[in-house]
This record gives sequence, C-alpha cells and structure tokens, in this order.
Amino acid sequence: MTGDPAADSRFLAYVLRHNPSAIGVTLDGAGWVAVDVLLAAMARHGRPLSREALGAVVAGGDKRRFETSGGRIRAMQGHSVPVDLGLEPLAPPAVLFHGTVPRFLAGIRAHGLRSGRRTHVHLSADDQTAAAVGARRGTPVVLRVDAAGMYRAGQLFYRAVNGVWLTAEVPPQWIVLP
Ligand code: HQG
Repeated sequence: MTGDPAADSRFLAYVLRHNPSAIGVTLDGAGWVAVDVLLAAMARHGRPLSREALGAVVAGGDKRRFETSGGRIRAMQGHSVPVDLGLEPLAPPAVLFHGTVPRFLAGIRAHGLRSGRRTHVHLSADDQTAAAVGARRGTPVVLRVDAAGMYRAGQLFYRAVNGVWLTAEVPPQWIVLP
C-alpha cells in the first residue's frame, strides 16, 4: 500500500463496499472479513498493509469508514454488494440533509433521491456535512429532506455507526428543492 492513510482508506472502501473479489476475499452476510485474511490478501495482491497502518485507517482522519470487532473488519456503510449491517430502524430527526450538485437536480426533481449502485441513499444530520458530501463533485447544493414526514408515512431510517443516515429512497415530495 501507499502508507498514505487517505489512499489506503479509499482502496479499502472499494474492497469492503464494492469489490472484495478484487483481492480474493469474501465478506460474510454482515460485511465482515477477518483482519488476518484481509491483510494476507492485500499482501498477495501487491498492496501490503501493516497492522499499524490499518489501525490508522480505522481510526480515520476526517473519514471514519470502517469498524472492527472480534478480529474482523467491515465498512460501516456505503456498500453496493448486498450486506445486512444489522442496523435497527430508528426515528430520524425532523429534517435531514443531502448534498449534491446542480447537474443532478433535474433527475432528483423527477425521481427523488435514488440509491443508485449503493444499497441506500445517504443523508446527513447537518447541512455542513451535506455540503462537504456535495463538494466532492462540484459546487454543492444542499437539499432538505422532511424525514419526520417520511417516517410517519412508514419509511425506515437507519443510522450507521459513523452517524450517516440511511434510507432506501427519498420520493420527490419529501425534498425541499432550490
Ligand atoms: C445523486 C461519501 C440524479 C446524489 C460521502 C449523489 C457520503 C441523483 C449521487 C457517501 C438522483 C450518488 C455517499 C437522481 C441521487 N437523479 N442524481 N434521481 N438521486 N442522485 O456517491 O450521497 O467517502 O452514491 O445526489 O461522505 O454523494 O464514500 O452518494 O450526488 O456519505 O466514505 O447521485 O459517500 O463517503 O452518489 O455519497 P453517491 P453520495 P465516502
């Protein structure tokens, strides 16, 4: 690996959310893989990572993406491979935020927020976090979502360990668009 925690974190996110077979590992139904198995597979695929470097990635800088338990590791959220994270549905705050960019607004107006290749739409508890999510792609636009209304209408919400809110989709009527 690079020894650069940000780059290591991005590569591990790719493996543990989207493509474990890229380094020949398999996730269990909840997204876990043994740390020993993961590190051996990384070394075999020309991306050796020390336990210490993995610890730095898990501790995270500005990004906490992974959790460890009983010698295993998984991504906390963001998967496209089907996993059951075992999160309990939870009542959301009245308003949640979604950061996006202007070029997606027409699609969002027409279809609402869709999870795309991920298993869930990602929502933030505050507008600054949502702005940072949108800024990954350009000038951010922050949308407000009537989470309380959706919840009353029966839609399920989950909160990942790192605080990201997850829901299957957000139909357009629950979104305040600019
Ligand atoms: C947009 C990062 C057109 C949506 C962040 C978004 C986050 C639509 C993009 C996490 C649409 C999907 C997730 C529609 C949604 N028409 N565009 N109907 N519905 N979109 O990356 O929320 O670095 O899958 O607005 O911190 O940007 O990965 O989701 O722009 O928590 O750890 O389609 O990724 O974390 O993009 O980001 P994504 P996201 P990590």
